[in-house]
Amino acid sequence: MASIVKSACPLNCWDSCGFQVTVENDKVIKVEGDPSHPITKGKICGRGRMLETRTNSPERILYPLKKVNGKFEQISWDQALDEIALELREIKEKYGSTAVLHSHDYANNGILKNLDQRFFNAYGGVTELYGSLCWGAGIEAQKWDFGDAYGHAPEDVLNSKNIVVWGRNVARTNMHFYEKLLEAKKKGAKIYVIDPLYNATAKVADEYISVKPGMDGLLAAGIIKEILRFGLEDREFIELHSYGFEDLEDLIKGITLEKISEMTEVSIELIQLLAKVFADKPTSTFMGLGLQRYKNGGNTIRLIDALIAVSGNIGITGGGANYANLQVGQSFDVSNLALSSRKEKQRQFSIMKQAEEVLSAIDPEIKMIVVTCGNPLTQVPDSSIVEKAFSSVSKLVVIEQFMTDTAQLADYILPTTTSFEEDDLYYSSMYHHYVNYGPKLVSAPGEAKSDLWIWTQLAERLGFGEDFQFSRDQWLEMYLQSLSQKGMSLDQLKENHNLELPVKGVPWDDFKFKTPSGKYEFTAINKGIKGQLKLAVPDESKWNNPELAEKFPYNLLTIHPLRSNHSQHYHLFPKAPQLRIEVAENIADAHHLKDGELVRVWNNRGEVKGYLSILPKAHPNTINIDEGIWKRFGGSVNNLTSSGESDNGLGSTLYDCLVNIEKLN
Ligand SMILES: Nc1nc2c(c(=O)[nH]1)N[C@H]1C(S)=C(S)[C@@H](COP(=O)(O)OP(=O)(O)OC[C@H]3O[C@@H](n4cnc5c(=O)[nH]c(N)nc54)[C@H](O)[C@@H]3O)O[C@H]1N2
Ligand SMILES: Nc1nc2c(c(=O)[nH]1)N[C@H]1C(S)=C(S)[C@@H](COP(=O)(O)OP(=O)(O)OC[C@H]3O[C@@H](n4cnc5c(=O)[nH]c(N)nc54)[C@H](O)[C@@H]3O)O[C@H]1N2
Ligand code: SF4
Ligand SMILES: [Mo]
Repeated sequence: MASIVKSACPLNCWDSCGFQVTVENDKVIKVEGDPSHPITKGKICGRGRMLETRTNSPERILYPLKKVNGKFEQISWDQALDEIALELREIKEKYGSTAVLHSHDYANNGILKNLDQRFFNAYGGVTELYGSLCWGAGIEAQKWDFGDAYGHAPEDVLNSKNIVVWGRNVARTNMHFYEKLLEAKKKGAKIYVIDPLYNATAKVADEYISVKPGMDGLLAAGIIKEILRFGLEDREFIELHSYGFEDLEDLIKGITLEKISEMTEVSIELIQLLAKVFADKPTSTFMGLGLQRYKNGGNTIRLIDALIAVSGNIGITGGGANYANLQVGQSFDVSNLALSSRKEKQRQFSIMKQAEEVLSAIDPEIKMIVVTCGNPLTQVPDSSIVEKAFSSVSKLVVIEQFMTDTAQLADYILPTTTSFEEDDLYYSSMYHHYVNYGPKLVSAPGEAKSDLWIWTQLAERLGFGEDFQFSRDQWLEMYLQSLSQKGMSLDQLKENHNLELPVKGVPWDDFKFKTPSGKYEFTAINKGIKGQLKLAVPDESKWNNPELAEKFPYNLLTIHPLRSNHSQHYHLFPKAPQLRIEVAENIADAHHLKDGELVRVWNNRGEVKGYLSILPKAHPNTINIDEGIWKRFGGSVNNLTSSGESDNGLGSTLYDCLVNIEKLN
């Protein structure tokens, strides 16, 4: 008999949806939305629905595999765990524990996935990654400005007069916010979309502002310039609650509006219009992550924050500098369980530059890489170097569900469960503030085991098994400890399937910021010269590197795909995916290219081939290739991207990328 059970989406996404899953004979039959979820209200996207295919796929890795003479052979769990544990023990003795690198991302939002850190710390401390390919530059930027990165509750957008969607592909990546946008529009709010691509969200906007990629900081500076010239700034906020406004004024005086218009490729009329929009409060701003994946990404977010501050849209209902919502994750006791005190040694590599770091590491060299919740061969920039680095180490252990580009290089692959095969709690610190419960619904196929089971087994073999002697419920309760003091319990969560976390719906409404000065900081007081706002441009731009721009005249964006979460779904499509190379009309004209033609896109780092598609209304000289396609299907676009770090060192420069294009015969 089929039963319908409530569950939750584990995917790394803004929305963190509630599910209703049909289960029959220990098998997931269908994944739908849970109509009773307070935010996601029964609607989910195709990626969520496809978790049924991901769970039941015949391509799942079902047994531990070991590479022998270049071929994978099935081995027992005991053999795999014994051999990996022995290797870990020997590496620690001979070279020290930091000869092991833990390479990971956040492919699964489950809270118990964080126990990998506990394992590696109890082992003695490995080389870890810092920074984020995803949102690092912007998070750090908001920490400098506000002291933290907090967003408004989803409902609050209904109080906005104007809504500015700045570089967020809402209709594609954040579907429940898209619904809210439509609701707000119906109530009379005006929507402005600032993006180099005329995406599905731009289509519902009252005004679409097409901008040169990477130039948004300058655009914000131009809008501030006009706000100040019209005298529309919020003097009370500036005088009572901010620090460093004079520095911002000086900066803005150093450039003319005409120059800003020339560099951003946005007309003076539109800049003036936006000045009036921001002053016509309350105006809420929703920044995406695309616009900060540039060398100048931190400064870009800081200048947009500055614009929102100058116009008095901070701490007010219907306003806000919405980027992420770290309040959500801060509700849980994640760091308490990491056993950081057990680290005897530590070393950190930048997530962007992990491959270069592996290749150049000394004292100790990297002897083993363990990959969890990530597919670096496809997702980390500058793929050819990533491939070299991950092939260079003597042992590569990949914990995976599928034979990804990364798994193919492994010495050991350990098969892991999908979310429907284990109990966990799911939340996202990106948008709403509800935590969801996802119970174990079906048995794991073959010999697939949860990541946590793998850590527990390895911990026993390495002599610290007692650190892992807890049931899943006990772990979950430990993560919920602070919340239980506020009257929330695991039982309640299990019964209700989601709970609202006690976070602020309108952050900073008391104007007490978490910065060193306690004020909003236009100039970050403790950051020296780096703390000053600048009129910065991307690394790969004609303003910064004219010779490069001459050779490679087009901006390459590699945005998130519609139907796949990064590299997780493409390989399960009924029809094999193809690389689609989307170009602005002027590029197609200049190279006499037509839809469907085979083209090559290249730069000094690499090349990809794919089929042309002309993008109406895209900003001139812009190309987009959706990210996430595996090498065997013609990917990865990260052959082209750079492993540079953002200005504040914590973000990627994935979209700061110049390329050229040609037709192939
Ligand atoms: N369908 C789908 N949804 C997803 C994901 C997925 O893989 N697939 N991934 C999830 C994850 S992990 C994340 S991080 C989020 C990301 O969510 P988003 O931030 O929405 O997605 P991105 O694809 O990073 O980029 C979004 C937009 O930024 C624009 N952009 C790029 N450069 C610039 C610029 O210089 N200026 C401006 N103004 N705009 C620019 C792009 O044209 C695009 O419209 O999405 C989540 N949701
Ligand atoms: N060019 C370009 N590159 C990008 C981006 C871009 O916009 N452009 N976006 C960046 C962003 S925002 C992000 S967040 C990253 C995402 O990068 P990743 O997180 O590496 O990408 P995914 O494809 O989501 O997931 C990686 C693997 O995790 C596995 N996995 C899923 N669940 C589990 C689990 O429970 N346990 C284990 N052990 N494995 C699991 C999946 O099978 C999948 O193969 O990519 C970044 N890379
Ligand atoms: S991927 Fe995002 S939008 Fe789709 S079901 Fe999961 S949480 Fe919801
Ligand atoms: Mo991301």
